[in-house]
Amino acid sequence: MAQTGTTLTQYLAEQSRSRDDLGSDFLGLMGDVATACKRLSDLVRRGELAGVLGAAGQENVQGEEQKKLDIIANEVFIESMESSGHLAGIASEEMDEHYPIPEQYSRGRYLLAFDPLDGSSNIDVNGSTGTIFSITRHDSAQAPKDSDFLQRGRSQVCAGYCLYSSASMLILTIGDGVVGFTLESSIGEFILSHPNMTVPKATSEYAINSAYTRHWLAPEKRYIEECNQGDTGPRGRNFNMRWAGSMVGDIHRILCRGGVFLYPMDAKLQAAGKSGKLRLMYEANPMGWLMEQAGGMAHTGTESILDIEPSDLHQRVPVIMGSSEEVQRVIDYHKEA
Ligand code: AHM
Ligand code: MG
Repeated sequence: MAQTGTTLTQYLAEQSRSRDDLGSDFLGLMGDVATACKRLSDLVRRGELAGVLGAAGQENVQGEEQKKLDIIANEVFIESMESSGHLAGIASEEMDEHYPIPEQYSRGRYLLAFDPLDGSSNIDVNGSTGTIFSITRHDSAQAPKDSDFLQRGRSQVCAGYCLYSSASMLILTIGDGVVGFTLESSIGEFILSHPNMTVPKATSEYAINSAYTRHWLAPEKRYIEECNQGDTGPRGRNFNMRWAGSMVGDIHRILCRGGVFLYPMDAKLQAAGKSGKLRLMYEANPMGWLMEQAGGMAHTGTESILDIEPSDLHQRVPVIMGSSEEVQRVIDYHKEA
């Protein structure tokens, strides 16, 4: 196991020595990801003083109101990554189609899909936010098409997020467990602080937006009702609830101490013709791989998230992930329903 105190650069260089599939271009790419996260962390930390709070006065392709920082975060990432020659294309929650690497720069063999600022409703109240990213390969010298991004979650090369909270942390997996780095701002380096993040099988903590109780479908309704009955109900123990309003914040807590996160399909989403709320390519897939690598599970209720064959860059999916005993229980309730 890597030693706490090593830098992100040292950790990745060490991994790359024993992995033929992770060469210098991958190390360069991850250096760019880290730079973008540090730039964003600085902006988030300065908040109103950096003039980044508030609404942008426009909507993204998915009809969601954009915050100023959604747009800035998207630009910061593109600026930090487009010219280094590691990427062939970038897909983002904030862009309808993917962004091709401009002609004047050389084109690399990786694709980046990302949510520039997840939980952006938290920005103006100084709550936790984050950037979620998913890296896949592009084994062609040709410019990628949108369809080249549509790879199953199991094809990811690297997945992770940067959490902007009381400390900024970069959490990632390259398929060898989950590691966490804390930004040491005095030297501008991500330092390994959480060398082996694991999710316990059992938990007594769930995360769901309970304002949607009336819209829930039978399996989730049954699951949450049983949790809420506590030690007088069928579960025989008391449960606790947390909801950060930012998937990054909720998933980070689960990677630290266990829990189950649910943003399931519900009647309101169905009526709106939506297949879920959270997006597969840059939310559910990267978080799902982190969960599995940490020993947890990631599911829709009917299929494993990482096995979904994607059909659209902005595809939405139901999400149930975290401690395996609880995720399995919700899956069982789906089977019984
Ligand atoms: P965003 O990427 O536009 O910020 O939306 C995703 C967020 C998640 O971070 C969070 O879990 C969820 O939306 C909260 O949704 P709701 O406001 O319906 O509870
Ligand atoms: Mg998001």
